[in-house]
Amino acid sequence: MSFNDKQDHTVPKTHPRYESLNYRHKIIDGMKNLVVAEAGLIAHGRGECFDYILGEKTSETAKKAIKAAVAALLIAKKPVISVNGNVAALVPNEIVILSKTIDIPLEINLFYQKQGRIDAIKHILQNAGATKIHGIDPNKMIELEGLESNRRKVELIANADVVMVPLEDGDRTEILKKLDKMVIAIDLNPLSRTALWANITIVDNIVRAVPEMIKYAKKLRNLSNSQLYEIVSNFNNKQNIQNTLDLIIEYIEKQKEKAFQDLNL
Ligand code: PTJ
Repeated sequence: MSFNDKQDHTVPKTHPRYESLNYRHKIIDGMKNLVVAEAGLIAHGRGECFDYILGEKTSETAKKAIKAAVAALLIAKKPVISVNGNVAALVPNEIVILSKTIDIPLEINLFYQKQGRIDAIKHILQNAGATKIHGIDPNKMIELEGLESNRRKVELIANADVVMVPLEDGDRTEILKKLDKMVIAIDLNPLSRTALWANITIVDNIVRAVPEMIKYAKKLRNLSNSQLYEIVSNFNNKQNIQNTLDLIIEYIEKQKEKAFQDLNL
């Protein structure tokens, strides 16, 4: 028996960090099944770190961005949700429910190309009930000019007006913006290039943000287009990111004393 066979990923439900460890193991299993890139483990760890200093909860600023993002997706003419390995491993069911609630196609778009990854992600999405999955057939793909990474290969994203990019790298966000697309990012790092370049930045963990988006989609889909426009135009991304940074500072200030008190130290 190899060392790997002996590994047991069962996390006791009583563990104080049960949920966080469970998501870690989803990422690890995803890597073993080709869904997640090796670098996806590191990206997840970076995300965990930011989540920690956000108090591991969806902030009011994140909710504002979520509301604006859902409104923008509802009025978009050609919206697309970009799906990478981490997204498929962490929230396969939720991303499919969101895409069905607002009727938005999913497009697999990977930074790290590896034989079998697209198929592995396609299967995960299909098992979750997805019917509209793009980014699979090389004959339908075109390349975004000015981008060298593998993310340049796109299908529907090429002609989309609104693109949602959870856990994205900054280069493509910048190019999508330069191509006049509205970019909605989900990124726990409020200072990442993606977060700063995007039109609407949801600074939250994707595992909480997508379920919250589904709730908002069900609420907002009955509004008129002009009401939805108003929500989008009243949203100020720069201000919202600055408010999020203030929340992080406040949280750390509070924790300076409280963390020790909680442990009776
Ligand atoms: O599957 P692939 O090949 O497309 O690769 C996906 C990764 C994520 C590996 C790739 O896009 C990458 O390297 O991304 P970066 O440049 O590390 O950026 C990922 C961003 O997502 C970072 O700013 C992280 O803080 C953030 N992040 C990580 N986990 C989460 C997250 N944001 C929201 N929710 C998370 N769970």
